[in-house]
Amino acid sequence: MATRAFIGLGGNLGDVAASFRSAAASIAALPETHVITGSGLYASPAWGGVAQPDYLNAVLEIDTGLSTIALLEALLAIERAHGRDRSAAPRWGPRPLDCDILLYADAIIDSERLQVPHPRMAERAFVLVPLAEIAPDLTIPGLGALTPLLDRISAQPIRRIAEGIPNVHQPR
Ligand code: A4P
Ligand code: MG
Repeated sequence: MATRAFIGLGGNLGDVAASFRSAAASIAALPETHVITGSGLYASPAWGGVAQPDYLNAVLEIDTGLSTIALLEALLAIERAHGRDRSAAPRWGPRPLDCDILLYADAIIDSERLQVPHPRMAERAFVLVPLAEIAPDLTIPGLGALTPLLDRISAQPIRRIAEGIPNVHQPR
């Protein structure tokens, strides 16, 4: 059975918008997976205290028959295919493409390899703002409704700079 999931895309090296388009196409090509919609592209200063270029972020809504671990492994492979080299980069440092599982239906997962909902999503405008664009009525397991969470991060600077990732829709 298909599960509704939300994927956070981020990056600040190279042509990030092109990486997002290509990552969305790769996600759409995964087995038993359909991309339902994508948010616009948002620009924001880097979060996390490492001096680095501004980030672009977006969120994809998907339906998938993949398990959480199969989806995580597929996303890590897509990151690697877009030039991500974890061994060379500091945590929270610059990267061409980051693909995080934000939500997987109403699952709460806390294993060594995977935490869902993404543990820091409630503190991050670059996650909540694009998520709210495509799913304003969402309730986040363990955290509640999106709207009050958005109020808490409203001071963080973020700009919508482009329309949604084109060509993510696909026939079922
Ligand atoms: N992992 C656990 N849970 C998840 C999940 N829900 N989704 C594990 C994906 N991966 C998950 O990931 C390390 C490991 O986390 C994975 O192998 C997986 O087993 P990573 O992507 O190498 O780690 P990271 O990205 O360096 O660390 P972290 O904490 O995930 O970084 P973030 O939180 O993604 O931060 N500023 C702005 N404005 N926009 C950004 O997108 N991103 C970062 C990176 C820093 N500052 C930013 C942004
Ligand atoms: Mg990550």
